Amino acid sequence: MSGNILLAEADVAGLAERLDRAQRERTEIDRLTAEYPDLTVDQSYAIQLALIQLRERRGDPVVAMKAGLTSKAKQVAMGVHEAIYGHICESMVLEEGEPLVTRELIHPRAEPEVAFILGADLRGPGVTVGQVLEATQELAPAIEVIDSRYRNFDFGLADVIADNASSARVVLSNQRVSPAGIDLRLMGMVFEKNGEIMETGAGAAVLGNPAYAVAWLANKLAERGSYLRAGGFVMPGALSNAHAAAPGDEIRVSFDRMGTLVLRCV
Ligand code: OOG
Ligand code: MG
Repeated sequence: MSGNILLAEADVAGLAERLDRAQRERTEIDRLTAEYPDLTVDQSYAIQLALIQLRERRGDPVVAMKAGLTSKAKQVAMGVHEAIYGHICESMVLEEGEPLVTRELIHPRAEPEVAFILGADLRGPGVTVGQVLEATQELAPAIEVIDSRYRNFDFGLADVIADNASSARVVLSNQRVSPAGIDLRLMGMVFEKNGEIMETGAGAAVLGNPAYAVAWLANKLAERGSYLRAGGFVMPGALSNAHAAAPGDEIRVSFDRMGTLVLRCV
């Protein structure tokens, strides 16, 4: 099969259901490209959209968008060297202070991010860093919990896109700051687990500037007529590698000028 032959609609729906079931039943599956080696990026986004529509039909609306694999650290760790995006549904969002229930997930990992809370829509194409900063009402320290539905997080580009970019949980700090006067490239970050420093970093780790990752996402969504909505938030991608989250763990992310967010795992 040539890579640009469209996957039958039945296949798209079937693969979305396979990924959805893996998530609901917390069972790892083999990467889709083991079976469909020619799966393209476009086909994978079609599977991701079908997967999100399944969740929406169950009453779980999309509340935010994320970019992923936007830092060198993550690209090297996962062996995928391109940025991707995914959807965050309502059921994935934890309140600050709410514990992460690890048994709801397969093999969760936590990673440090800075969330952008939008006060205005961002509609590509042509969205710039300046426009992102203008549309951003507030920034917040955030932790994303990823949970690939694939065995051992073993995936290629097409696989991870179909799996909604490994999205599982996200938590934002209630401490918010305006981006005015902050050089996001230089914003220092410390990521700790159980009191041990796991990672350090700066905003520039994310595509040179996390605001650039938000612009990239807005422009990417424009290709399918979609956009980033006012009132929602955006996760621009982890500054560093992710770390396993197990019961009893305390994950802590601190950002210069923004404060600290703690996630307890049970
Ligand atoms: C894919 C999701 C990547 C990020 O922030 O880079 C991501 C994965 O690592 O499983 O969310
Ligand atoms: Mg992430």
